[in-house]
Amino acid sequence: MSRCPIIIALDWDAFYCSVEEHFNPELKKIAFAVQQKQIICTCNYVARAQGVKKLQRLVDAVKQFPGLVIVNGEDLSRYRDASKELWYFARDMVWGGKVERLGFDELFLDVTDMIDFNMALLDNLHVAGYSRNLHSVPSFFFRMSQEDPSVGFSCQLESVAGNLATGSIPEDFEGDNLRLVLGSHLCQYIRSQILGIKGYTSSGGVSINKTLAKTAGATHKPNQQTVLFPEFAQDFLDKFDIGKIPWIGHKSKSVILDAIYKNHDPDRARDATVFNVRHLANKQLFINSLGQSSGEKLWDLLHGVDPTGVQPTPDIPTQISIEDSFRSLTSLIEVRTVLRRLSNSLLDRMHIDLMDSNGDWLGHPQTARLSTRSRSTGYYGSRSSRSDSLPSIVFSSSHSRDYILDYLVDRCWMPLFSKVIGDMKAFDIVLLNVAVVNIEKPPSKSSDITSFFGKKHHVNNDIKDGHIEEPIAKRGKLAGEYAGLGEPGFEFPLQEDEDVIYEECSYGESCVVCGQRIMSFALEAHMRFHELAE
Ligand code: DCP
Ligand code: MG
Ligand code: MG
Repeated sequence: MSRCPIIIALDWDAFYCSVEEHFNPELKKIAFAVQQKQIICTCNYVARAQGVKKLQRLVDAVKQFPGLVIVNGEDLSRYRDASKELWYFARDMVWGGKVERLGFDELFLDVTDMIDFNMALLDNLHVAGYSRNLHSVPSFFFRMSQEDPSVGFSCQLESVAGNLATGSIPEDFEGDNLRLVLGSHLCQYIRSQILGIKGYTSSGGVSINKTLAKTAGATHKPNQQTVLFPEFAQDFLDKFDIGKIPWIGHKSKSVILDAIYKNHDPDRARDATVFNVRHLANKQLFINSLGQSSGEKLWDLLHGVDPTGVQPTPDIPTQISIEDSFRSLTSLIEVRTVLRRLSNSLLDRMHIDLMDSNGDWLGHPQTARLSTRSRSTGYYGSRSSRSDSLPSIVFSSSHSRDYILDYLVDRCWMPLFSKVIGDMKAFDIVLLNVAVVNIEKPPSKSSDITSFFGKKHHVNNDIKDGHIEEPIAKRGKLAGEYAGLGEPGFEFPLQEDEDVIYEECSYGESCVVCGQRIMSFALEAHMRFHELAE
């Protein structure tokens, strides 16, 4: 009999606020919000109880809630560090480390192996004479270690831990349903360990795939969890707006609605519930409007089918990219200024993500990639990218930060920018993204770093003569110049294509006006703030 995966989705509650509270516990008692540029990117639950909303414009929030305390959250380094710490901590509890990170504050845990091992123990109990009627199994010891039978926790299996997404506990309390019940207790245990040892509350979802677990987990917050049994999945999903289903972006939603409603009564055009869309459309319509792969994928998602599985996140990212959005950049001087600022942030990120606490590099990116978006292609248009080898000076500890930045901008980014704009006489750029990709393990300590990079991109002699002996700050010690990065940490693995279509990146878009990274489904609402402001 094939068994379905058991997936837990975790999302830290009011994450940036929780990190701030961690460093300043006084904040726990008061209503406060974290500000990035002109937006409140999040607020704690004390503030939410008073009506403050995530992604509210700062000016509105301050006017409406004069007592609201505002904390500047433009330096992302503390959030990034806390996110990593929590990820490692959770991962240590999951067999095989099957944990995928989504952004800074979400994790997917594939606990199938742990559940199956414990199911086998339950079966043994059954064989030993216990009835499968779980009322007669007073307490079950869930083992967290295959080797050590004393490591684990006790739980009462006759009930689900946490909330039910919808419906009641299934009649058939065996097989996959029972495995989900075990999953709910495991989720409860993992969350309680994270809270007890690390001090962070989370909201959890337990189901048979990532989409269902994530969607369920978002229904009871904060510090709660929700279980969704497969037989109720369709009923549960049917009530949501399709834009609320993870991975269905703003643009996909509007393409689908356009396709559906062009032949229907416009009065119904507002009804974008999963139920309605499923009944008014069919798979072919999705494929015709979104293409074979996306069409099938999104149609399946609306039916609770998500075969993507948990992809364990590697310790070292596959790429690091930093970007910002603008109303308009039309001169090379402006472009250079922005590229220098982004490069500074990129170097900070490389030090945080790719350097260990001794200052040794854990990974060496080989390639620099510059991507831009022009006003002509619109807010959601495609990007143009160009790549070249990354100058090895970025790994230098003997040149000053200023020296490295100037080198990087003038020898790498600006030439790439010229290639991107080609023969264009004038340009109008709304987005710039600088990335380092092709991150490889560095050579062993004994080998010479310059020989490793020498064949790819020589450091010019004039640079070697760089005179300022100022070591680059070590990991975590850098002053973050993160203002305007507008990204909560997750980088969707963009293709190395020259033209990258970004809209289908399910994990967020940078707002072109304020630079905030907004999840695709929130972008429309977010843009309305700006429209109203203008
Ligand atoms: N974030 C951001 N910009 C956005 C969305 C989020 O900077 N457009 C940041 C701030 C959040 C963090 O990412 O703290 C996680 O996002 P969530 O949507 O999970 O929001 P919170 O964790 O703050 O709140 P919740 O308790 O609703 O999960
Ligand atoms: Mg959260
Ligand atoms: Mg989140």
